[in-house]
Amino acid sequence: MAEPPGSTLRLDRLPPVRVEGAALRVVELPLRSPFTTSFGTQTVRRAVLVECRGDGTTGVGECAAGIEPAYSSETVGTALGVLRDHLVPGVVGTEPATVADLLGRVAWVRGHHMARAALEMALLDLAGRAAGISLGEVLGATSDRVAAGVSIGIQPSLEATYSLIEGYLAQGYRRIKLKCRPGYDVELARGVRAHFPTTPVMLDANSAYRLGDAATLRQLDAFDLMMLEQPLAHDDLVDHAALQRELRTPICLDESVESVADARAAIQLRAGRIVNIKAGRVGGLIPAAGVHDACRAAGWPVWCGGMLETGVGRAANVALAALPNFTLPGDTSASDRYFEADILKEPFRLQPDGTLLVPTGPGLGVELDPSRVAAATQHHEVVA
Ligand code: OSB
Ligand code: MG
Repeated sequence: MAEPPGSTLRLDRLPPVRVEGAALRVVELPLRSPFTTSFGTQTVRRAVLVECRGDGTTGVGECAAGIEPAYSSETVGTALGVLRDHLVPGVVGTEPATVADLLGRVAWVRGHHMARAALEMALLDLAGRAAGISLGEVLGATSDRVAAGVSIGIQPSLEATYSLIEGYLAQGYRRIKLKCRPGYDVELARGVRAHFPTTPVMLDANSAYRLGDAATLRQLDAFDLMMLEQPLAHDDLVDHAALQRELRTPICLDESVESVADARAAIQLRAGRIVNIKAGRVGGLIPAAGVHDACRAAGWPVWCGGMLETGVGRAANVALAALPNFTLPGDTSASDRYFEADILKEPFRLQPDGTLLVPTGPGLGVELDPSRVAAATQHHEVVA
């Protein structure tokens, strides 16, 4: 039998860096339209940005955490506190060190994956900029563009959903994800299939069901959905495995996979067939690559999820999505799907072939627009 494919990471290409100082910023951008899921409605994207200064440049990382502890236990507030009190002080110093060494100094911090991932992103950006190497090269990207899907929130009516889908398909998006919840599921799938017989469509329940709902969920098998994302509890694998045995539709895990260990357990239990990888949820781009590798070895396809990121987090997502086992279109949509104006000089644009281009410049490969950042800033503090 062939060797399972190993890690794509090339961290050895990054030079040691000195983190001379760091700051934390909270930015807020209004969403172009409210985003409703089974756990609530978001009207803004508020995000912590970590800024690490050194070697004549600055690295920036975006924290995936939202305002409320609904999708995950982390929030903008918890991330700010843990970064300020525990994570950032661990990496600031006078001696140059590799990114792996710097992260090793804060490996004792348990949990707080989104906070840790934001710091990791800033360090990878800093070291990539210092070395003139793109994040994609460091992660082991094998594509120069990634297929873009779009995630559509729960709408006031099915008609509103159909017209949004039409608009996104006309723009070129390659896959439609629809948020669902009990009572807004089977009729949604039936109606969308009737209007769009061959469009790649999937549903995302954000943990709104219980195993006792299996009979309802089994009705979804009639509509040729690409997958059903996270139907059951955020911390469950065993019931997902039982549900997958009842469903023909593949289950995709999101909330339930918070680490490489979780991914391995999910694979062993057959708790689904696909994983949505979000670097924030699993503690960083490096563990995200590890989840990718575990799924690749098991024959599970993966795709890159999103947390309504600004262009900073989007750049990291797009680089990650360029790894070889990201074979399904991700929630990597263009900046204008979310915001009137992103905080970048150049927003991410949907290409005519329904992809986003993987940045090739050093580090994240994107430049912040200082005036847009200033206008979006609610809070800024120097930590070291
Ligand atoms: O479950 O994938 C999810 C946004 C916030 C929290 C959870 C989720 C989402 C999305 C949006 O689906 C994906 C995107 O960034 O476009
Ligand atoms: Mg999801």
